[in-house]
Amino acid sequence: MKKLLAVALVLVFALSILGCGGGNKQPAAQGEFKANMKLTNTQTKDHPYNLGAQKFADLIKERTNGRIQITIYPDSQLGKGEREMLESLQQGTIDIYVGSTGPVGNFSPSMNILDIPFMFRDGAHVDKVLDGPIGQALLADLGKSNLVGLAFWENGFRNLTNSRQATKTPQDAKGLKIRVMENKVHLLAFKTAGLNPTPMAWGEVYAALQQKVIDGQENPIAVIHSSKLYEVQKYLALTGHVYSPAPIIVSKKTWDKMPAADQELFRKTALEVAQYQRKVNRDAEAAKIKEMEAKGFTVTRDVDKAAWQKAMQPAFAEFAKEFGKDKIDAIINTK
Ligand code: EAX
Repeated sequence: MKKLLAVALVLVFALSILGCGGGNKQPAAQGEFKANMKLTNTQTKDHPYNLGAQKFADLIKERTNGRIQITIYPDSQLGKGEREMLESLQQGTIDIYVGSTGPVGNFSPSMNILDIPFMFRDGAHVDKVLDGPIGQALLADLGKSNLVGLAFWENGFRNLTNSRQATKTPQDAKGLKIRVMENKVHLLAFKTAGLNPTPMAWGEVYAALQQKVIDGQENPIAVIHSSKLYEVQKYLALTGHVYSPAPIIVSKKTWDKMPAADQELFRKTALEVAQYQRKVNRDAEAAKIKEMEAKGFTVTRDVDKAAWQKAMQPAFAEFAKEFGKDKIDAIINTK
């Protein structure tokens, strides 16, 4: 009897150490919480994602007196594409993601509304929508998928590149086999415009272009530049056909371990860095276009955007059914 009691006591003591009591892991008290977190994305160290990520990591380290350290894994080191990285976030094997909304819709369908073509006029319009109630509601929705959206950083307005010919109009691009993100809105929009889109993880795109498995792809200037796509593509058309936000998202498994004050600090710092990161991205675009032109790109600046918009318009009926015309108009009409 005494022996049994002793064993039971040891067991209770061990369980309290391991914190397995009933699975309800209480977040550690603020002073005690220490963590080494992994932040990942698909882009190179010098891409605005990682300029923002480094600033975020430095500020969090400083503001927690080194209790929370964030290591950045750029260049698809922790997953060949963004969808895979988001799955790892849900499993808790990665703590923080910075990346486009492209594949996020596979986890949180409401987010796909932001990827509808030709909804945003310019950066100021983007900021109003994303930093306003519409954007905040979409970030909050991520909670249903074990993801915690902190803020919207920026990928940018997407542009079409290819190896065959200049694409001023959708007619010029008819039948082009292009890579798109794993996103059904993009797939439908380009199919409707007469192109031949195929979804692919970012980590596979450069090789597929080089081997001419695909003719082209579409991305913001910073991605095209940091991935040196002028080495495997000839034409860049400044279509600006879709604005691509880049939310910074934390794994719910990580989040639930953090004390409330650290959670608040993460939100505040992510919002602060958003302004810096968007500005860095926008200010560098014109120079990057010039640099890539000098390195061989034929750049089409006078793209017939109205023709592209018209060519994608038939897909809007489908988008209105999926997201509600009122919600789409609310974004388009935001002043
Ligand atoms: O987020 O996959 C894409 O085309 C994205 O724009 C890229 O990974 C950056």
